Amino acid sequence: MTDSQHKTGYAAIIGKPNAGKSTLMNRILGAKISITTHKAQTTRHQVVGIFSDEETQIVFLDTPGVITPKYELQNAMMKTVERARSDADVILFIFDPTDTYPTDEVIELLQSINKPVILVVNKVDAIDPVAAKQKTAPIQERMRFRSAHFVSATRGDGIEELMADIRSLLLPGPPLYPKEDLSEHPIRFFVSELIREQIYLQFHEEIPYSCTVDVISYEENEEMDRINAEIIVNRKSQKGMLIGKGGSAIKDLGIKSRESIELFLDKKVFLELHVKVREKWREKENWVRNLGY
Ligand SMILES: Nc1nc2c(ncn2[C@@H]2O[C@H](COP(=O)(O)OP(=O)(O)OP(=O)(O)O)[C@@H](O)[C@H]2O)c(=O)[nH]1
Ligand SMILES: [Mg+2]
Repeated sequence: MTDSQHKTGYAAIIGKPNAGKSTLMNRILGAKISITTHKAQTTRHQVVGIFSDEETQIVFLDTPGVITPKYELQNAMMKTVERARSDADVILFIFDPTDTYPTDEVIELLQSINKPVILVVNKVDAIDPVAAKQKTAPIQERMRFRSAHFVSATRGDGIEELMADIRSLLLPGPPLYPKEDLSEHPIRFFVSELIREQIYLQFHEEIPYSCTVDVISYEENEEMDRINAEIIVNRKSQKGMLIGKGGSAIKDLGIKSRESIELFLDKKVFLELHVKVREKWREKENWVRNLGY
C-alpha cells in the first residue's frame, strides 16, 4: 500500500465525567491505556491512545470530563480538553443516557467547534433502547451531529460501526507513529496513573480528589524494575487516612498497585510508596504545573 492511500487523523473523546470516555478508548485499542473507575473525574491528563491497522492510524485523545473548574487542578484539566478539541480532526462526544444531570456545559463547548462531531451514546447495555433514544433526542435537537452511534464500551456493541465512521472522516496521510505503538507516554506516566487508579478504587469521599502521584525514581532492571513513588495529599489528616492503622491501608494500596503495574508491564516490579503533605497543592498553580498537569 502506498502512503497516499493510508489515512491518519486525531479523534478527541469529549464528554461529562464518568460517561465512559476512557473505557471506550481502551475498548477500541484492546489495551488499558487510560485508567477508568466508577468515580467521576478519574482522568486528569490528555491521554493518547493510538489505533493502527494496515490502512489507518487514528490517534485518540482521551480527556478529563468537562466541568466548570473550581480550583487550579480542574483549570489545568479543562485546558487539556481545549487542547484536544483544537488538535482533533474528529470529535467523539460521549453521552451517557443513564446520567440524570444536564449536559449543557459539554453542548456549549461542542457548539463552539467547527469540526465534525460524532455523537456516541454509551452504556446501552444499562438502559432500555427506547429510553436511550428518548434521552438522546433533546441533545440531537440542540445540535447537529455528523452521525449518532449507540454503543456499549464495556460490552463492545456498536464499536466496529463507530470505527468505520471515524475512518470515513480521516484524510489521506502517512502514519505518525510506529504501527506497534499504543501510546506516547513514558512508563512513569502509566505507573503513576495505575497507582492513582487504585487510590480511586480504595479510598472514599475527598481522598482520591486530594491526591496526586509522582514517580520519584524508576530503575529498570532485567529481572525486576524498582519504582519509588510519592503520593501527595492536600492535608495532614489525609496522610493518616492513606497510611491507615499500623500502615495497613498503604500496605494494601502498595500490593494492589504493584499487581496492576506488573500486569501492565508484564514484568515483576518492586514498588515503594511514600505519602507527602503539600498543603492545598490543587489550588496552587505552580504545584499543579510541577506535578505535570
Ligand atoms: N454499564 C456500562 N458501564 C460503563 C460503560 N462504559 C463505561 N462504563 C462505566 O462507567 C464508569 C466510568 O467510566 P470511565 O471510562 O472511567 O469514564 P470517563 O468518561 O473516562 O470518566 P472521567 O475520566 O472521570 O471523565 C466506569 O465504572 C465504567 O465501568 C458501558 O458501556 N456500560
Ligand atoms: Mg476518563
